[in-house]
Order: sequence, then structure tokens, then C-alpha cells
Amino acid sequence: MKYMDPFNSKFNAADLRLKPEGDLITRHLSDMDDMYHDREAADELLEENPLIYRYYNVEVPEERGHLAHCVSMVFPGDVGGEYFMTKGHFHEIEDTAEIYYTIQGRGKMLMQTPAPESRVETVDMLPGNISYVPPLWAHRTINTGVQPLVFLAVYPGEAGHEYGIIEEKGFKKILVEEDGEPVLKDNPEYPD
Ligand code: PAN
Ligand code: ZN
Repeated sequence: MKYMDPFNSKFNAADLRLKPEGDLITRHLSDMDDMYHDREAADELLEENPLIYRYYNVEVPEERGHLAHCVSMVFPGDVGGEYFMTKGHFHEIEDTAEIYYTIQGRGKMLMQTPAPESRVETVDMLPGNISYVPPLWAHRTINTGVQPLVFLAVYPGEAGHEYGIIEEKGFKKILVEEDGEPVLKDNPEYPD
């Protein structure tokens, strides 16, 4: 392994930007509209095509020994009652874990084990919470609040991201707002 020089990144809470910016990824509704279960509501909101989330990947080599890290922010909003959320993924190298540290906002992380068990758990994401994603669990971040949900994530450099399974099947549960509260419900489209 080669030496790499130590460095800082700085997150500015006032403008929600990271410096140096690294690799900035933005996800608008059009990047994930078929992940929401209310097709009509998604189509209506597509005219506006809101920014759902963005994340800054600090540039470190994607290899074993390094710790990839990134600051993400999921904006507040919903599609037919289903909160704005990340796409969600498994790690390509399945036995790699991850730590999320919530900086600001309010939300939940939805996690699920691989089929056929497909066991679902959620943990609260509140400022100061350190959330552990154990190896094997798919994870999606959901903003249930009115401010951007901002968090730092740290994971092994070699982990990689597998989006296909979630794109195809979704999660077994969805998080929707009912009477102003988040309620976890069965995903009606989840295959048996
Ligand atoms: C996070 C996520 C980030 C964006 O850094 O990659 O929040 O979510 P999606 O990758 O699901 O679009 C992470 O879990 N990295 O492994
Ligand atoms: Zn991850």
C-alpha cells in the first residue's frame, strides 16, 4: 500500500456544502421516481422534479485499508405521503459494515437483510446518533422532518454499492406520513 497524505474536509452547516467538494452526486426525483409507490403523485411531482438528496464523497482510494466517507443530505418532502429518501443499497462486498453519524435533521434508517429472510429494522437518525449498519444489511435513509437530514457515513474502501436488487424489488416496508407521524407499512409491491 502507498502512503497517502493526511487531510481534512470541512462541512459547512450554513450552506450544507463540503470542502473540498470531492465527488458530488445529486439525485432528483427523475433518478428514482419508480421507487415511490404512488405513481400518480410521482408523475405530478415530476413536473417540478425536486432534488431529493445529494452527497459528497471524499476522494479516497476505493480499496481495502482505506475508509471511504461521505456527507449526505436528504431534503424534506414526500411523494404521495412517502417521505423523501435515498435509493438504498447493499454493499457489493456483503460483509462490510458502515457507521452513520447524524449531524442535523430528523429521520430513520431502514435496513433489511437479504432474501429469503428479508428481515426489516429501523433506527432513528437524530443529531448525535451514531447508527451502526452491520454487515449484510441493505440500508436506506429517510427524512421524516422539516429540515434537511444531514449525516456522515464511514465504510470500508472496498465495499462498493449494489443498487440493482433494491431498484428491482424495493424494500419490504415503506415509511409514510399519517396524521403527521411516520408509519411503517408493508410495501404493496414487494414480491412474495
Ligand atoms: C452512503 C450513501 C449515500 C447515498 O454514503 O451512499 O447516503 O445513498 P445511496 O447510495 O443509497 O444513493 C452509504 O451508505 N454508503 O455506503
Ligand atoms: Zn452503504
